[in-house]
Amino acid sequence: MSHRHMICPGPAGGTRRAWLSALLLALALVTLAVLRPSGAVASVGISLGVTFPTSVTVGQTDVTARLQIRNTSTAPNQSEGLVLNQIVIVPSCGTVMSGACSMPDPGVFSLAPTASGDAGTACAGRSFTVSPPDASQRVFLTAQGGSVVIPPPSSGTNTCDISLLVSVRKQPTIDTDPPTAGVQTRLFTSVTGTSSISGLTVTTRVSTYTTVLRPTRPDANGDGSVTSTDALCILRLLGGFAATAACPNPLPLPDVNLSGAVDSVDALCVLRFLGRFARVANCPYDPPA
Ligand SMILES: [Ca+2]
Ligand SMILES: [Ca+2]
Repeated sequence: MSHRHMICPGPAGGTRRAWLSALLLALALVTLAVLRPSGAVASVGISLGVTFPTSVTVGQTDVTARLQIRNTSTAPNQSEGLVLNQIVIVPSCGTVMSGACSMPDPGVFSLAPTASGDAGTACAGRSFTVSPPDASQRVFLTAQGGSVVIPPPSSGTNTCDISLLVSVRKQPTIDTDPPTAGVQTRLFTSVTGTSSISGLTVTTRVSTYTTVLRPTRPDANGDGSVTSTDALCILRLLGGFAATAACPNPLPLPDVNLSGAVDSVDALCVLRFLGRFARVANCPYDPPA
């Protein structure tokens, strides 16, 4: 599986460095903000890379998104740890403006409630609570058991990598990349850190583009095959019956015809795919040839 990988540095410094930052901003669709007391000469930096598949399919569950957050501080701040004080994700964003997601596209992705720090990084063994989306569709990751401090570059472990699990619920309403074939959305991520000694705060943001494909088969329970169990699972869901091993709740793809609602047509659609009916209205699947 291929991935798009973006590393976006966010240092603070003099005029030349600011120009370089502006260039990187244009290249990598990144904005950064550096807040510092006037007159301070400092180079506190943070960078963010986000790895996520360039293409996913509606109904996929537990797709890994990986955030790679680095303390990139340089002299005279090269020995300072960076306290991670905010990690924000808008899981599916249609438009980014002025460094924020100005038009979220809710419901495309859902995130598992807990994310975990990756082995071999400063966040190894750490867990992060993933909040439900707020009114602006922002999801906040909060470290359990106290703040994370990313050690300085000189320590050799100046990276905090965090993995979170993403489920693909529906196709985007907004195609965020019209020139590219298919329908794209973007994972919009923002991280903020404060240097442990000088107290300077840095922020960097990344947009990661992903094509969201329609499913090719009505595999409602996501077990990899289409059988009458998929129809049964939809009927169980509609009847309010308890989940079973074969019919988990939530079902990965209950709305198999992507109409926007789960109803009995979805169960009929599965049976159409299995060749039990000559035709079902509003069902995009024919039996495999
Ligand atoms: Ca497109
Ligand atoms: Ca199935």
